[in-house]
Amino acid sequence: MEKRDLLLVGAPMDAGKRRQGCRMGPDAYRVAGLEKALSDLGYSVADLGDVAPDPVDMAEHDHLFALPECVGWTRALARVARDTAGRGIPIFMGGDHALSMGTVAGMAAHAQDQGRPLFVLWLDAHSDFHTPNSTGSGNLHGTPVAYFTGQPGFEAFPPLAAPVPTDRVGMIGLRSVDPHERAALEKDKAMLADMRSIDEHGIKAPLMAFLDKVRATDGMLHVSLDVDFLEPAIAPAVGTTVPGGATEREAHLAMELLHESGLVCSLDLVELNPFLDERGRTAKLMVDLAASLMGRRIFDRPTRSF
Ligand code: HAR
Ligand code: MN
Ligand code: MN
Ligand code: MN
Repeated sequence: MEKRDLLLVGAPMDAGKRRQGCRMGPDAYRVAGLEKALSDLGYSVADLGDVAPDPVDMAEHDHLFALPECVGWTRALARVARDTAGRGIPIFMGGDHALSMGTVAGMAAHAQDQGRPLFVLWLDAHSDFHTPNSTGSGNLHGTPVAYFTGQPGFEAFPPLAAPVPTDRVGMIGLRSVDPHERAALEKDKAMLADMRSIDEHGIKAPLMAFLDKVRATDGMLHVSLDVDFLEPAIAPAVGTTVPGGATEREAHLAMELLHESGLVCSLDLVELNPFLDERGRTAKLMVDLAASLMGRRIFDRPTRSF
């Protein structure tokens, strides 16, 4: 990967679900040293500060939690993503996973401006493929993939400049997918690698297969890293833990392979809830993973004690 500028964008979004705390995520990444970890790799890194949601004149919805605020965040983040993508690699410091409605929508618009297809790698225990009609919880952080792939039911949200077809989405780490999501995904062509298949084949096999697809079409790759992709024992600071997640070594290997691919154009770090952390260990692990993704070599990992 050439040393492009890295742009840190705070997205303290907490509106995608009822349990609060992700708004503290961007500052937790700052305190955990994300900027220095990346500048030590030789990049020029700029922290652009925190984005705020656009004001939206819309009534609250009786089932969807904080719908107007989520729409406002989507508008703001799609604009910021599209604007920053031309200047370097944006790293969106979340914030809950509903922020990916905006970041992916904006990156897809940017890719379209470049005449290239955008692919999305979703590293998550969950598929986040509910629509506003199928969600049981009403929490919009469970819906971003359905939105940016253009599924019906998102009329309240900004129209997509460039929907990402589902066959350009790869999901790795799945182990909690609701029946409605499963039924919808089965009809679709997303690449799905659940934890069972990772146990059997390792994390490298599905990742390399997906990266080959991106490369074959000169695609750009957006990576969306949900804290709950990781095993909760090593990453407790998330409100939706599911046991049996990726190990620290699997996660680092995935990041190192992503770096070597040279395909990554943007990154979301989502669902970190610092209120639930233990002495900052989850924030620091996410910083270490971001550093691996940007090229930190294995012998340069910092000693960490908690
Ligand atoms: N599927 C569940 C729901 O819709 C849980 C969704 C959790 N989503 C988070 N984490 N973004 O991926 O409520
Ligand atoms: Mn998620
Ligand atoms: Mn998740
Ligand atoms: Mn020693």
